[in-house]
Amino acid sequence: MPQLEAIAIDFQSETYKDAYSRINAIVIEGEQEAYDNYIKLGEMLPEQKENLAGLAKMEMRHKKGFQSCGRNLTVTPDMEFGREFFASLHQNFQDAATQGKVVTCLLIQSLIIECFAIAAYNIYIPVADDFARKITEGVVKDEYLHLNFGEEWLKANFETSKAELEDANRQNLPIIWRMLNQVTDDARVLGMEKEALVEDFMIAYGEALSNIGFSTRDIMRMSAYGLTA
Ligand code: Y39
Ligand code: FE
Ligand code: FE
Ligand code: FE
Repeated sequence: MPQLEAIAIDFQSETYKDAYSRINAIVIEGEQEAYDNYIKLGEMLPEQKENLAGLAKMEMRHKKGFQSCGRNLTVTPDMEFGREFFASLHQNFQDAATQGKVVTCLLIQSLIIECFAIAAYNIYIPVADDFARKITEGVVKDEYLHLNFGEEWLKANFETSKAELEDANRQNLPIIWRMLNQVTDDARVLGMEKEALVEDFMIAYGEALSNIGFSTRDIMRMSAYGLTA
């Protein structure tokens, strides 16, 4: 059987480093926001405070790891781009937190953002430079734990969370598709195809909704929201 030809990626080309300056910034900003979000969730769920502080600590470690990936390639992350990239989700999380809507906060961080991270990191690993691959392999294991935290809490509180979850899904899932469209070109330069990202996200998100207690019919309806955004 003919072997798939490995496509050589020049990690030092200007094209690669330019795209990396934005993707690396997104990931660094995302990890920082994930840290902030788990600290905030700990205030909203006092009985889970220590558990959530542990997740926050992992996010800070992830941020440092990805900063070292940028330094290793002598890339300066475009943090302004990273902040703008997360602005809508950031705002929605803050608004929900202000209103004490813990279910919405969990959907945004522990389901949507974690599934986005899981998809992105799994697709990145095979095309990453050796240094970044080792870091990302360690990180993605933690992201499954973070997703699991959200799943478990929402599963235990499914009946009282269902309506708010549907609402939060409708408001936030289209934002993810817009974010994905914004990075499609840069992701491709790094060897990551949009179709693969969408597929992995859909699988992770659909499984999460199923584990929480949604029916297949609900999942189909919910995960199609804003796909054309
Ligand atoms: O929980 C986490 O650690 C998530 C914050 C990190 C988000 C990572 C977002 C990755 C999107 C990258 C898109 C590249 C195509
Ligand atoms: Fe913030
Ligand atoms: Fe993380
Ligand atoms: Fe995470």
